[in-house]
Amino acid sequence: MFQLKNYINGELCTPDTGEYLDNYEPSTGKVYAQIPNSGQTDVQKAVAAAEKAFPAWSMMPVEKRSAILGKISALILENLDRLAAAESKDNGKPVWLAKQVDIPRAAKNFHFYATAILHFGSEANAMTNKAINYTLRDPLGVVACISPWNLPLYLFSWKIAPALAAGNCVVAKPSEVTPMTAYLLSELCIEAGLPAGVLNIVHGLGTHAGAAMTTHPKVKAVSFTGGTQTGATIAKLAAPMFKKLSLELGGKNPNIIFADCDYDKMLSTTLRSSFANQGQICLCGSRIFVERPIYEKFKKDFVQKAALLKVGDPKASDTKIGAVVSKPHQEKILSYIELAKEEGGTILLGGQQAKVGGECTEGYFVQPTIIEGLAHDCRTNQEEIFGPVVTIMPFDTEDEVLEYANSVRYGLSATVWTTNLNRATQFSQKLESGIVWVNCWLLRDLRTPFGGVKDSGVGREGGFEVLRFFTEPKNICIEY
Ligand code: TXE
Repeated sequence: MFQLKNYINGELCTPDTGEYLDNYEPSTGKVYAQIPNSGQTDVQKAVAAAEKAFPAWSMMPVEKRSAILGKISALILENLDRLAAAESKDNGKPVWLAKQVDIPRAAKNFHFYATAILHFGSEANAMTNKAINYTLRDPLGVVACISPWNLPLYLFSWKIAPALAAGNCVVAKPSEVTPMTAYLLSELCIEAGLPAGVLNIVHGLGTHAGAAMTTHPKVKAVSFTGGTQTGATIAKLAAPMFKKLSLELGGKNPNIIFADCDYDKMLSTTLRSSFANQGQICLCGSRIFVERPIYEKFKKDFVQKAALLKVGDPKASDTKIGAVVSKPHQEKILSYIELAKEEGGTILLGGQQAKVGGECTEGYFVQPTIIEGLAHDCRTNQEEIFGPVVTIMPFDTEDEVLEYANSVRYGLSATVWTTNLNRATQFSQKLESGIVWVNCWLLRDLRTPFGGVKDSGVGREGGFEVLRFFTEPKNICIEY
């Protein structure tokens, strides 16, 4: 059985614990690799290596740092097919999706921050005829990056690339559920000539390796994406140690459809925003509110189109919905469908485990599921399901749907469909959400701030925001 290795101090190595965890292929339900179940000493070694590497990395001319990150980006693209196949096998998503979205975006993350750092400046504030203030932005030192399983290499690199670009050394942990592409990245980093210790990837459980990273006294900042509960645990441990925290957590995003929308564009996009990546994107719009005059038409068309989405082997090019990430996650999704029924919901489509034959017989598949007839404040509409499950609800007025949209504890993203410009601007302002998409979904410009409000997190990633997060401002005031 193939065993993954940790990447510490520039070398691939076995865990000190000598322990391994099984790594499952979600589409077959079979164990296909083992990953290090790293512990405290592995993390200590990684942090020590990062500390040792920090002076040289942070003092390296920024053009040189940029060139190394650019090389990693190029190597990711050179290995597109191999990485996409690995991502699909590890996560259950269709290969074509990993090839079109996940892996190119991982390359883009490195490319974007390799170039962004060349343009990253800091402020100067003159006090007329008295003094000049200038603000330095120094890297923090050793930082931890912890990422989830839904977009494995995409989100892992989204944190690591800016942290490294800003001159920090990184100790990182991918999700233990989807570790493979992070492992392959460590090979590419060696090939790219990344100096030893600058990036260290330690595999293992959140409660062991993850907790050891977030509580290590030398780790100055933690950038985390994952569940809200985990975010709260990390905040509780890290805050008293005065670490900087960036938490990108769950969502329960509203998709608000007004009758005056561009209907065809709305329908095809809503299909994606509901079911892309098996609904396992923190930005998916899982609560769909439709203005009453078009509710019945939308319901008919949406169900009809969703019924055509083929659930199948992630390797097949016509598969639209692959496997969900794990058996426990499949069970969680199915339990929420049962809850929806108990709460009085009507299943318009799906509602069950999907049966896919051949070598996928034991895989973790869920049918795309559409539910109606639920109140906006029931548990199904309040809690994050994170699967191919959406609810649809009619509304009559803007005020009413605004209240529904804002009624959840989350506030990551929202989608609004309307051709009325005044409504689009005013309504978007009132939504309690870090990101609002009007007449589109998941249209990403990497320069923009990314993150949520309320229980969806703290801080912003993206653009220069994240370079500010990964640096410490120091103001110097000179009187003359
Ligand atoms: O995430 P966890 P899980 C949501 C989604 C999902 C739920 C739980 O609703 O059903 O979260 O998913 C590491 N200290 N999202 O359990 O546990 C862990 O090893 C340090 C939303 O898979 O939060 C992994 O690397 N680290 C989401 C990472 O945290 C810890 C994406 C995320 O795992 C840790 C994924 C600890 N104590 C799930 N405990 C999004 N917003 O994109 C765990 N980890």
